[in-house]
Amino acid sequence: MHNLLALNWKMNKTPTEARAWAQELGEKLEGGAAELAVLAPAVALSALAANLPAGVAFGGQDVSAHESGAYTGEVSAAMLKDLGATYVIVGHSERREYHGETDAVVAAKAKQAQANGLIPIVCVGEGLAVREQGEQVAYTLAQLNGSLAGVGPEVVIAYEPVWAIGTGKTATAEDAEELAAAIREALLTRYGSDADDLRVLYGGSVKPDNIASICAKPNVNGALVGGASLKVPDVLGMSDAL
Ligand code: G2H
Repeated sequence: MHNLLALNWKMNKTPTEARAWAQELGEKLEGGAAELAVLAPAVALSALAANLPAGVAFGGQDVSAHESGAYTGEVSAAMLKDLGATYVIVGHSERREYHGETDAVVAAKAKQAQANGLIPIVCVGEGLAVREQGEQVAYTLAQLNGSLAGVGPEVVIAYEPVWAIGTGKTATAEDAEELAAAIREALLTRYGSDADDLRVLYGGSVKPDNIASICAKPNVNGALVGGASLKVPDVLGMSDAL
């Protein structure tokens, strides 16, 4: 199973900037062992589809829980799939915090993604107060269970401790492994042998100089990267380190 380097641009890059980024990646990418996926704003996905080098996947950062219809401003899973998307992030902590997404909403979005042939990257992770109480495993597994209600095994899980997101504070490789192992065990219980090749990513201030130690852990199968995904040289540095 290849590591997955999933690049979460968040609300950055216009379609013009996305095209230039994809072309730069195409000029400089020399292969590598990791699978790359660019998770971009919906309006930039066409530019990516037309300009990313072969073998680099792309997808959305969010998707509607509904199939189609009167949901102004939403993007459906069928629309992402039609563009050629492979993945979509659901339940990122920024969606949970700023848009009130509950575990039930996250599960509905993940199901909608799967029903349309997309692989949801389901994000879970605890905040600082939970971490300080030492409750990170119980909290994160409860969130995982709620977010996977009715969701099938074709899924990627990203463990992203909220206190380490965009803060420069990175969980240690041991912190990441503790939760990745607990998540994998929960997935094996939930999905049985269907979970054997299921990927668990770590996210939270990952960059070229810390990705190797984190992803060397046996239960960590790649990273979901925000800030360090915006510049092609950083992406190449991370890809080379995997
Ligand atoms: C966590 C991560 C990407 P960053 O949100 O999902 O962002 O690498 O900037 O902490």
